[in-house]
Amino acid sequence: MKYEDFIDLKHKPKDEIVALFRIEPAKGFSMKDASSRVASESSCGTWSNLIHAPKRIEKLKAKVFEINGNFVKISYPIELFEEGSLPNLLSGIAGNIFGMKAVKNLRLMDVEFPKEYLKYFRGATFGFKAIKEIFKKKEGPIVASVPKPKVGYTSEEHAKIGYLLWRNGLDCIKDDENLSSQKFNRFEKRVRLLAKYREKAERETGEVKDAFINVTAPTLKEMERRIKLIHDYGFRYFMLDVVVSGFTAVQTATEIAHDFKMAIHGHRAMHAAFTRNEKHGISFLFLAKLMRIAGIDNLHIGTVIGKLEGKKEEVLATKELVTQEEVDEIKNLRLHQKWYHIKPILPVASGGLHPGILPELFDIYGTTNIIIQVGGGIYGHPLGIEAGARAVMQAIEAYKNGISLEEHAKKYKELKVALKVWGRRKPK
Ligand code: CAP
Ligand code: MG
Repeated sequence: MKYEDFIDLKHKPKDEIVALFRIEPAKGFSMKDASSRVASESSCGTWSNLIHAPKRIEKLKAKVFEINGNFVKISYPIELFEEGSLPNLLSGIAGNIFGMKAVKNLRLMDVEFPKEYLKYFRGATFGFKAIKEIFKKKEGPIVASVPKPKVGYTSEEHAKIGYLLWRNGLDCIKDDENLSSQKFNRFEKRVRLLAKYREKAERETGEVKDAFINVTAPTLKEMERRIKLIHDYGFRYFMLDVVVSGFTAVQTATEIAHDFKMAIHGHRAMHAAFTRNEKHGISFLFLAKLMRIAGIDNLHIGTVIGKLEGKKEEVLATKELVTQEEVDEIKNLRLHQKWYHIKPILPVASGGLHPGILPELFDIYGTTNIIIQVGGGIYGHPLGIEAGARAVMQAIEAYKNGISLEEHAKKYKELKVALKVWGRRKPK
């Protein structure tokens, strides 16, 4: 088994895993040199010719079967991978290969999984269905808000903010990605007080209220303890920083979520460290696919118009990927994928949102199956948190009724003030 043995341009994959890579060979290497090395290193080969390898192992070889400019497709027999283990999958198809000297740049764009591989994953407990089954609503948007400043509030202050948001129409308060259990806002106390205020808000409004409380922790044991605590206090959701926690944590969390019948809000902090460079790393689209497979119910996927980077084409392709039963290939961007039993999940639009740009966001996303999250666009409102929350709800109401924000603002001073300070500005 040597590098050249990992190319077979006549191969037609059937029931195999197929990966789409963008490859830039390093100086002195042809496309065939570079791509065969990627196939070899990500499956069962190495730099030397493995002349003594048992014949049967050759069956586990990945094969470069299509080269199209810089885009290469490689097939992997599913036997290469442990059933139901994303960490094992990624150590292969997204492992050593990114550091190989033969590639100048390497980007894993997408991977198509066959039914036989997907059958070992359960997917989300609720996904889309959370809107009806948890929040008892006919349709979205589900509206959440993360207190700003991101960190620093005490547990009592944080929980009181939750109450102010809930009683002014929001569905959820969300922890920020860097809030877990710091001295100034310990996890246990936050959960206990949030539960107290949630019950009060639910009594007063007659609506279902919940919270995306961050269970990201130093160990899996502690993460599990935190999820259990949230569950014991009657929350239906918990939040996890899916990238920093890692794939083992994500899969552990999704198993617990199924056991407790809970849903997971997935925050993607740190993803841009490997998704942002268009030539190297892993696409966010593929990361989102992994999260749907693993069983995250809500996933941050970007806004296009907000403060964080994300090209419209990729955000839309990702939105479709996580919300449809089957998606077609988009050349050099996405592969075909059929989802079988794995539920569609809820995209979360967040980062730099405020009332003035919500119509533009809804034009892109629709309003039905979506979670929106507004932080600065509430806490920066000149009339305070409650007015900020109301302005957001007023903007949603205007959009749903086909009324312009300006027209609606004639009736509602909170919206009027929000438009005065931020207008239609796209924050950076
Ligand atoms: C938004 C946010 C979210 C980002 C994450 C923040 O706050 O809480 O973490 O949206 O990005 O800290 O930036 P604002 P993404 O509403 O104040 O902007 O959703 O793209 O993963
Ligand atoms: Mg945040």
